[in-house]
Amino acid sequence: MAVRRLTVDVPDRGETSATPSSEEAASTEPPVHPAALIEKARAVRRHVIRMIGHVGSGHPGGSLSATDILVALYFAVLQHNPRDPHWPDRDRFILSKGHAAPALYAVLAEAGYFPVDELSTLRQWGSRLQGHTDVNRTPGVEMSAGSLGQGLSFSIGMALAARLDRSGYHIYTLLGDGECDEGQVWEAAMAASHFHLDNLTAIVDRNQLQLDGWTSRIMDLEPLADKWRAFGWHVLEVDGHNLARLLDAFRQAKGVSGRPAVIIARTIKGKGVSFMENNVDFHGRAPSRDELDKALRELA
Ligand SMILES: Cc1ncc(C[n+]2csc(CCOP(=O)(O)OP(=O)(O)O)c2C)c(N)n1
Ligand SMILES: [Mg+2]
Repeated sequence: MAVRRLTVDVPDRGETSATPSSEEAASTEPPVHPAALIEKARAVRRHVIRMIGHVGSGHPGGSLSATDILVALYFAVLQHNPRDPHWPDRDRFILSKGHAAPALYAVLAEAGYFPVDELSTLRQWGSRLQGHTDVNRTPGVEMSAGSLGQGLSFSIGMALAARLDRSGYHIYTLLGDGECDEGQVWEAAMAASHFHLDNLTAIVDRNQLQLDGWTSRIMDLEPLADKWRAFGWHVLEVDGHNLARLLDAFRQAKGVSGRPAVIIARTIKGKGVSFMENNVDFHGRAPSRDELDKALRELA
C-alpha cells in the first residue's frame, strides 16, 4: 500500500526526516512535476465551488485561500496513507478553521480517502461530509472543528503525545487570521514554545479578511510575525499560493529544532475565482447558478 505522498521536484527542497513505516516506506509514489500540484489545486478549487454551489451553502472564500496549502501538505509533505487513516505513525493535519471543510474534503477525496463522487453530498442529511469537520464521520479528519480557536491547543496535545510515545510524526495545524483574535490561540502559542514542540508546525492563512471585514479594521493583528516570535516561535513568511515556496517553507519548518514553527502564508480569500477574490461577501455564501457557471469557466 503506497503512502499518498507525491514528491515534487523543487530544486532547494531537500529531503525530509520523517520516517515512513515498513511497507509504506518501500512504496512511496514516484516523483511528479510541480505542474501536477498546480493542476491538483485547480481540481480542488473546482470541487469546492461545485460542492458549495450544489448544496447552496458553505464557505467558499476561506476554502479557496487554503487550497494550495492543503494541496502542498497532502500531496507532497505529509506521510499518510488514505487506505489506513489511523496508521499510528502518520503525520497529523488539524484544520482549526473548520469552516474550510470543503477544501479539506476535496483534498481528502483526491488523495483517496473516499470517493470523489461523495463530495456532492456536502452538508446533506446523513452525509459523512458535514459543514464543519467531524472526526467521527469522515475518514482522514483528525479533529471536529467549527468553533474557532481550539485547533492549536488540540495539536499541542498531539505533539506531547508523540513525544511521550517516542514517535516521529509531525503535526500541522491550519489557522485563520481572524481566528487569531481568539485568546486561546495565544495561550496555545505560549505553551507550544514552553514545551519546545519542534514536532509542530502552524500555518496561518493570512488572507486579511474574516467573517465580515478586513482583519485590520476588526482586530489589527500586525505585527503578526513579531507576535509569534515574541511567543518563542520560529517564523516563516511565504506566498501561500506559490506551491514551490510553500514546499520550501514546510521543509524549513520541519528542520527547526527546540521550538515550534509557524508559516504565515499570505493568501487571497476566494483565490482563483475573480469575483470572489478579496470579496468578503463570499466568506459564507454559496454562488448562484450563474456565478457557479462563471466560476467553473474561470477554473476550467
Ligand atoms: C468561536 C467562534 N466564533 C465565531 C465563529 C463564527 N465564524 C466562522 S468563520 C469566522 C471568521 C473567521 O475568519 P478567519 O479565521 O480569517 O477565516 P478565513 O478568512 O480563513 O475564512 C467566524 C467569526 C466561529 N466559528 N467560532
Ligand atoms: Mg481570514
